[in-house]
Amino acid sequence: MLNLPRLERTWLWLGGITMAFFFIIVLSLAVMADIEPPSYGQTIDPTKVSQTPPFDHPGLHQTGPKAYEAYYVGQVFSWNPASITIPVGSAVTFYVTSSDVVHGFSVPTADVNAEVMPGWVSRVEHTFLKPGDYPIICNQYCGIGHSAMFAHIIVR
Ligand SMILES: [Cu+2]
Repeated sequence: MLNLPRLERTWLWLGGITMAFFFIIVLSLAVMADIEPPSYGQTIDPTKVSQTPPFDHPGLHQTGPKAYEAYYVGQVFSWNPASITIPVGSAVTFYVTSSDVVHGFSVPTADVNAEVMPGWVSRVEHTFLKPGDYPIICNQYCGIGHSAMFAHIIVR
């Protein structure tokens, strides 16, 4: 052992034990809780997104009175569809995937935020109670055009 003062050795041991403790917690949770990328478990071939229904026709689908499903594809550097329009009070379930790299599907003025991993379908729900223009941004740096990756949800 290095010739260190006793107090310093104690601190080194405490730090090492703490790191080992947290590593074991993270590792055992990943194995026991079967932790996967944020998704509800649906996978998709990221190289065939444009041929895989329903992502071959991204967009808005009405499922009931003021109930919608919205299918989005993220790719550098845009969201498809670029704009959807829904009535006030609509409950929207967003299904989002990526055909290239990791993106972040985020509507900062609503409670919508999902990491979008290629190969996985992320799902997030929100009910839009106030009219307005809700911008969708990408909050996961994905390249040079990342800051221009916008879409809009128009609530009337
Ligand atoms: Cu981005």
